[in-house]
Amino acid sequence: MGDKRLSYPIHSTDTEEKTSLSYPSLYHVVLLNDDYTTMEFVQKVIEKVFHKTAQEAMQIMLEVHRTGKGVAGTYTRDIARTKAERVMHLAFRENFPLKCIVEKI
Ligand code: TYC
Repeated sequence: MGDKRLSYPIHSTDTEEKTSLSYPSLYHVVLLNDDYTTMEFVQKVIEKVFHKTAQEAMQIMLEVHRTGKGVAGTYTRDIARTKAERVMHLAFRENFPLKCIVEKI
């Protein structure tokens, strides 16, 4: 991959400016393991919030269960934060302590 910073001139009537653009940074939404949230609930939440198939969601859930954490999806900052909030809101409603964090990559 080349330099992700793009630079190009913008022509206006009497001056020429340079504008620099970058792609937005990406963030992992990371699920954390706990001893109380059910596997079924975690799988369903991953399907619903991250648009994963049942099989993909099961793999992610099992990765979290075995290793303590796992990436459910990767997004720009605000989308990642919103999804993490949505996961924890759904869990809180069901009295599960499921936690989800956002990590810049
Ligand atoms: N460890 C939980 C159990 O055995 C299942 C679980 C998986 C919980 C993933 C949280 O993010 C999680 N019921």
